[in-house]
Amino acid sequence: MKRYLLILTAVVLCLAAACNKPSVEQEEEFAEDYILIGFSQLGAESDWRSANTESMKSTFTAANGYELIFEDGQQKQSNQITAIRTFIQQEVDYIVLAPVTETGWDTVLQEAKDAGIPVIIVDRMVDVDDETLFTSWVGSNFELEGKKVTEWLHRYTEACGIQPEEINIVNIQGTIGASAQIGRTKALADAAKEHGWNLLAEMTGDFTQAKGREVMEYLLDGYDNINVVYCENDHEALGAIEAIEAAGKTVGPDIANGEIMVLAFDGINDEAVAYLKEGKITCIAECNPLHGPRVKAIIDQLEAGRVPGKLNFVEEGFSSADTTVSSLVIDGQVYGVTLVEKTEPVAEPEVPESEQE
Ligand code: GYE
Repeated sequence: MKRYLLILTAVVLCLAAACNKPSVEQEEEFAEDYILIGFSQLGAESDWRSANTESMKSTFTAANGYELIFEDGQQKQSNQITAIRTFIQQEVDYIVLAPVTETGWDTVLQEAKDAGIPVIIVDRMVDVDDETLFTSWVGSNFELEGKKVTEWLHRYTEACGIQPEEINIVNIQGTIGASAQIGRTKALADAAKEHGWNLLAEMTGDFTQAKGREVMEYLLDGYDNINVVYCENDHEALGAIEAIEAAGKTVGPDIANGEIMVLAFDGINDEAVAYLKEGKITCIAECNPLHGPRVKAIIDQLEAGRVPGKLNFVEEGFSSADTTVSSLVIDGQVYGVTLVEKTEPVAEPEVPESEQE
């Protein structure tokens, strides 16, 4: 009897499921309402990148009418190229690419174009011979970010009476060949030349804390006169600070009295923002990662049959806890300096004598 009841229940459940199941036509109709997006993200090297990924994922949700295929390239262009080829096979409606470096995309983007799939580039740029290989780009003006930092340094040192030849800078660069590295590095090299600063060395820290620390340790060994460290993202700044403090030196803006000034980009990592308030990082040029809604706006325009702008730059701020410089003038345009409220460093808790080793 028990067995009989079980079989009966199973039959009833199956019938009920069959009744609820949409027909093939219904399923197709349902799927047609969705916009299918293939997103090739370059990796997960920083908090900036995680925030960027999260912004894309929370924008292109099923509830918003999208299906998102997400592929992490793990810092390798070859992985990203494979992802794009897979998206083409999957006949996605749009390909979104956050490229690891600028060059090397011509062939695969031509394949996407031949398949009639629009490509939207986000964050870093692509350097292609034929600009029609992508539909639109949205991201930051990386060189302008760099110019804000160097203009701040110029005005600050002038205000403090520090001579250009006394300024000894090292640059911990981002991933070589990435637009963020190219623009930020160029801004520093140009400013050093223009003002007569000593640019002692440039080495990549790959946008990571571990590499930032390693590179800074190496640079401190090689140069005993470094007084400014230009770090091309938050994480490198944290790594550089670890190395400077481990070498028994002090970070801060008072370079006339032996401090080493740390300059950074992004302003996303919590610890970096706390260090900005404490003055351990002297200033940060904001780099905004929240591109999901911006990419969506481009897709909305395309869906409506309109032509989106080709290059879409995001406006960004600049912050410091130091009050010396209140605004920056770059190429005739004025940019404000956001003064962050200064906080005292959190004191290390004292270990009671009984617990000391
Ligand atoms: O500054 C860095 C990230 O391309 C703007 O990449 C981005 C950079 C960002 O890893 O933290």
